Amino acid sequence: MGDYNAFQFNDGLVDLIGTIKGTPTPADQVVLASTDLVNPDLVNLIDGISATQRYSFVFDGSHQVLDHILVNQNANAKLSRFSIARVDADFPEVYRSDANRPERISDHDAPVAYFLFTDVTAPVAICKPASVTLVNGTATITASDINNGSNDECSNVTLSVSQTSFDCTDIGANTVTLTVTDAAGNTATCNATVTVVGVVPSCSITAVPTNNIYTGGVPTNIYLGYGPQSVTLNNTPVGGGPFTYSWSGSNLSCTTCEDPVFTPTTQGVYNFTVTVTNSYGCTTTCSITICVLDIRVPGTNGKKVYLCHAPPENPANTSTLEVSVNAVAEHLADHAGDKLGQCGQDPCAPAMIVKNISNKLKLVIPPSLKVAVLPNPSKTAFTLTLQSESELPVNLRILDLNGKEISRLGNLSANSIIRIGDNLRTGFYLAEIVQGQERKIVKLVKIQ
Ligand SMILES: [Ca+2]
Ligand SMILES: [Ca+2]
Ligand SMILES: [Ca+2]
Repeated sequence: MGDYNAFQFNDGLVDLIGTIKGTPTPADQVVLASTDLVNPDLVNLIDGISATQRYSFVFDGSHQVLDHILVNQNANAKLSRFSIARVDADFPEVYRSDANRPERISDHDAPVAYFLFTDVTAPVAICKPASVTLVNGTATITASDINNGSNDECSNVTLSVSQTSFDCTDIGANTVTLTVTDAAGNTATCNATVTVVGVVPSCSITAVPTNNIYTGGVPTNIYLGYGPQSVTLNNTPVGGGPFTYSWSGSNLSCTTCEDPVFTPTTQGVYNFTVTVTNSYGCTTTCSITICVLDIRVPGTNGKKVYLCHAPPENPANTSTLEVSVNAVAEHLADHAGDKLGQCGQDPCAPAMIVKNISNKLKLVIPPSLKVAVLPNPSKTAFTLTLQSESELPVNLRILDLNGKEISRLGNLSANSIIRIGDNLRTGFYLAEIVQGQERKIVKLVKIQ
């Protein structure tokens, strides 16, 4: 670039611009010749504009170019505009000494070239890990939490992140992507591990009758008129305490306590569900069903209750008795087959087993304990086949028809085959099989 004081073509004496461009005029056409000194050749930007605009100097009324900008091919590729600034050559010489006129500060016009450089280089994305703790069940991050100095060589960068909000389902390590964008729209990404700190609680509920009077029923059964008349729903929460509780269901002593007491007044099937929330705001739910049977004999002012009596000598021949409350304990103790309530009247179907698969999904499994006995009657032993969807252990008792315990086996596998009764004498026996809240009675007949 500059005031070369030379034309863009050979003047016959010397081809100055041609030599600088790398295209010197052949030696037989010029007095002072040069070899080709420049490769690759340069471009004179004056050659790219219209002929009428190719002047930067006026000599005695003759327009000519003495000022040039020469560029290589790379710069020429970035050229956006070339022009001659018309501030001098066209104005009278008298302006040069006029302090009030900006024109004619020189007798040459200045060539001006504009080059446009575009950023095509991606920025550099640099991530760092982050850790957040759940509060009220949620936690958030911003892009800057996982940015570790991402940058671009040309411009500032903007940051975005693939996930900003986390909840109880995100506890543990999460891979999050940081996207870095420069001013020209070039992007780069990196991955960061965001550790979400929290615990999803679990819970379980057991029914604890408020006294130990024997009813022959399971803890989730209440017999209005005899035995415990209320039951504590003993909730056991685990994980991330302290906890808060929200119970649904009727006739509870409290709905925001851990272990409410249920006191029914009428017969029915009562479902209770507790939502347990821990200190991270994560929740779980547990449920229990309590079955209430009204066995009071009407008109006896609570003094008599129904009892289904199974005679020891013929347990299949049951009959409903109206028994004084005072005599119930003796009946139940002496006759293994006796049950509270009228014959054929059970508190309700055995309780459903609710398995907590996760805090969002519950699987309800119907009662499932199945017991098969072969052979029966038997001359030797009895083979009991136990099948259950539940994994709870099974307890087994063998009773004689007077309810006297002859033997017991505890903690049997839920799905197993058991041989019993080798040593039993000839006669009738009862096998009581209990798993969780399920109870089965099977009559065994030993023959000679
Ligand atoms: Ca050349
Ligand atoms: Ca860039
Ligand atoms: Ca408890």
